[in-house]
Amino acid sequence: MFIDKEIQGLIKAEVRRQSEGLEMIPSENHTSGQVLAAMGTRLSDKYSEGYPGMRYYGGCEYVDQVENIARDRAKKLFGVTHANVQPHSGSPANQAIYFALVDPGDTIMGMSLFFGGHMSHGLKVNFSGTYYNSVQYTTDQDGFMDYNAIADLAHTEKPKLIMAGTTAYPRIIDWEKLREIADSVGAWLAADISHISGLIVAGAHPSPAGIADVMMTTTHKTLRGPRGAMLLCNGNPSNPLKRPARVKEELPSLIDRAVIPGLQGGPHNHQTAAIAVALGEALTPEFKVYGRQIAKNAKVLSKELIKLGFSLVTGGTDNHLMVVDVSKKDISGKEAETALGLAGITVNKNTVPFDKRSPYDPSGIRLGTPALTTRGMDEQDMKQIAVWIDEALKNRKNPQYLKDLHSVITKFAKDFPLPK
Ligand code: DSN
Repeated sequence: MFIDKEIQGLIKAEVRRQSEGLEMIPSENHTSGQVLAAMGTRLSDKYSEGYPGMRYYGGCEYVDQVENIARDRAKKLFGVTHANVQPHSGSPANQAIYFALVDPGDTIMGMSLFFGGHMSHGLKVNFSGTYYNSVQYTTDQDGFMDYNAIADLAHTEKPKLIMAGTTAYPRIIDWEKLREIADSVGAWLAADISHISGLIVAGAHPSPAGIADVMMTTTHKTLRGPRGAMLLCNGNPSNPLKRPARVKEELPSLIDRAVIPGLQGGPHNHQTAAIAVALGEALTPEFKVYGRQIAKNAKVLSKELIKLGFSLVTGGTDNHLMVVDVSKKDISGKEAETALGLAGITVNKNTVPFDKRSPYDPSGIRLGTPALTTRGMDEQDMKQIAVWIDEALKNRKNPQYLKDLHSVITKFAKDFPLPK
């Protein structure tokens, strides 16, 4: 019998890497044992193309129940009347939004990746910037969303859809203002809340529910579920301008049809089960405490980094992440990512607004607190971590120093085990 020692060994090594270090990539988190357990089940073996009660395969009686539970929990958590829990991840989910609501060649508008948006919000080399006429908004010089400039661009370009949402933006998003802009040009408003959905659930960021026509969230970031995504919406918007004339269907049905048969085949039932478990966890009062603590930790970390002389895009954070312009200390983003990695602090290099450096070695790094908060770290711990970040970067050319620092961090991290 084949026993895959090679892959088992690598999985063990990765678990050890996570346990002995500090995961500070803001889109990452550590799921609970019961979420992980649901992922590794026989549900992975089952085909079930279609939706509960309307499948193209037999034997779906249990996966139907699983998917219904996931959908009901999602609706309750986000206050909407319709949830689709089948998108395999965030990019396919955004693709489904475009497929449902606009036609190839139509104008779509989103935030530039280089200012904190996402590839699937209209980057030229992504499907979203290839099959649609993509126009991109940026930020002001300080890195804040500039709603007047977004409105001006919308009035000039008349997009049919505005994709609002971010992956590296540290401030609160004003959904009402974006709604006004979308309404002023008769555009659909989609909200990609992937990064902040856990904060929304916890009341630490305003929700676009009932404001945006459709919301998309991945399930594995602040929401702390498995890899996956969900599309959330209500019935049709009241503004008839926003309904494609060629389609008589209601919004939920447009979205569902875009996922399957539009884009995907069989849902990943093990993933749906794990999403259901994570949503059950997110409905508990403990999760609200967790979500708020993420933001408190980020606030303290950002303040401490500023005290240590670091320059943060927008001067701080309101959410779970911060973008630090390390070029102001004559360090490149890549150099910072490597040095911190050697010390056991995992971050990612990131562009800063109006970056003059290449995206492969940009001026900044992106840091976040969701995974550290899951492990139980608090404001005091953030103060210590800020000092370690500073020390690692000051000693970035000294591998022995970084190795010794990693040992100190490993000892500290052992007090905060990964969730059971
Ligand atoms: N790749 C994700 C992130 O790191 O923010 C976005 O999908």
